[in-house]
Amino acid sequence: ISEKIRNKAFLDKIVSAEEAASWIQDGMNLGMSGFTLFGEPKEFPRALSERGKKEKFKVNVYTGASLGPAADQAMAEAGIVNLRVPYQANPVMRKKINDGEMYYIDQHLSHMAEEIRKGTLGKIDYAIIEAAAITEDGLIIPTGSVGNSPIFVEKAENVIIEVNLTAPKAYEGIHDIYIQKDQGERGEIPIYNVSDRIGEIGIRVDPDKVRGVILSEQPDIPSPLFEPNEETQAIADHLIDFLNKEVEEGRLPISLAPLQSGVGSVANAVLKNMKDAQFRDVEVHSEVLQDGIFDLIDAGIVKFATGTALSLSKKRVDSLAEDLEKYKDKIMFRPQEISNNPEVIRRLGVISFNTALEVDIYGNVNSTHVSGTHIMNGIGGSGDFARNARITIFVTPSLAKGGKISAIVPFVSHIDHTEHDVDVIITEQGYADLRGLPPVKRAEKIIEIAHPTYRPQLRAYFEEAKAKVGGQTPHILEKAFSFHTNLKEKGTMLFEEEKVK
Ligand code: 0RQ
Repeated sequence: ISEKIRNKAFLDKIVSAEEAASWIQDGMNLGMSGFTLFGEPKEFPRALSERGKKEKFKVNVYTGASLGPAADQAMAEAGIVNLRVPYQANPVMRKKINDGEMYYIDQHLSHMAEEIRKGTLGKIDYAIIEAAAITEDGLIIPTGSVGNSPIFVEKAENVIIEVNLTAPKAYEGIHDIYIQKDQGERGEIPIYNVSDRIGEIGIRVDPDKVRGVILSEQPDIPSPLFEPNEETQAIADHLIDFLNKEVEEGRLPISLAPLQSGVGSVANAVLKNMKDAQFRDVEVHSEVLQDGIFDLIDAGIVKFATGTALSLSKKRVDSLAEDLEKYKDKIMFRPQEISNNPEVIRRLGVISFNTALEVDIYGNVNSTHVSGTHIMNGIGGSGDFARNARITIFVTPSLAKGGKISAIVPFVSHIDHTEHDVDVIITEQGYADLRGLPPVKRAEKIIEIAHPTYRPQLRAYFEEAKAKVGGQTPHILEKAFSFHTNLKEKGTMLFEEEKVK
């Protein structure tokens, strides 16, 4: 313990998770570490959820991004969450939100720290932060994510530190903690190259604010490993083809431009594919670093990678300690306000690719709401990157739910990324490069990458809209959601043939 907590003032504050949980009162705002299941406190939310089964209270839970089963799920099951911000991805919590049993604000991840700074989400009563260590001079060394922890610690009235005794020692030194000043006193964020280090290795905390230190031995939580299938492989192939063309035509060098990749099955397939591609000395400026990035470092393709969090499968979680040791000069984690900052993304000229639920014929993208009403996960960092990237790519299989849903529709039922933000859309059918094209020409390209079963009805809609309504972006408003209403009424977006004609 004395190796992990190297400052005596903190050693004297060790309490049980139950005791720390007992300090929380109804209506409080909690700022928790944690992002894509990495770096979240584990003992504290467990103890708080246990307490919630016996006592009636509700709290507002603010984080970096999604927490795992022991946190988001346990708290949702215990019914102790009033409001959750800015991202979640847990099926139990998702259901509670969609059933109206708790509130959720789906917020751009780079905006959260500024909202805390401005006070629009209220004051932070407690920050609860997982730590790999507390240094001699009282710095909190985060674990596998930074997220919003620095701003939570800065603004919180009280801080609880959950020191994870199993956290690898090599976490110390891979974080770059930089906190922006208030608006008006703020200069540029001095990141000019992906690997520039601009901050400290840990989070500075006023020891007087630290009310308790909890000890934990809970390992990091693995994410599912997505093995490529035929569909994700085809999407990955098209993405590589697109990037190859950019290199051939002289718009990108062989080292490309700093890459941001989304999370999930397609992103993983793309990363796998890059191993055999021609690119070299690639840098990654992303939000989440998943397994594939480490494989690309091993293959000598990626030379440096930054993000705000890890998201690893079981295999990589098991070898985390050696991996961190091995890659410590090649990876760095920053607060999400910095990793996802529009200024930095624009300056570095990031190529971003993220996943859509549905896209429309003009290039608007819905990443969050099923049929326009029910939240899936949230916008996460996709908007931070999409609006500001040098090339903004969205990927999606052309069909969902066994073909009952077309991912390409006349008009998306919810817009996360507008047509103005989207450069390239990729399905397993091919890629649509929308750059330099007006809406009506974009529609031609996008319909081509829809699944063949849905192309006729998309084309019929587009032709009718052009002929009967026209305009810059032709739509027949009363039919714009006809795919969605057909799905609701008949269980499929596919019309009968007469209707298409
Ligand atoms: O549901 O598993 O029940 O069948 O949505 O879809 O195809 O497995 O794809 O896991 O990559 O998730 C957009 C949700 C995609 C995710 C989304 C159903 C489909 C399936 C999942 P089932 P897939 P993925 C951070 C970047 C927003 C945040 C973001 C996401 C389930 O990528 O949350 O981009 N993104 N963060 O069947 C109804 C449709 C559907 C549909 C798919 N049109 N209607 N259901 N599904 N399309 C990284 C950064 O670094 C910024």
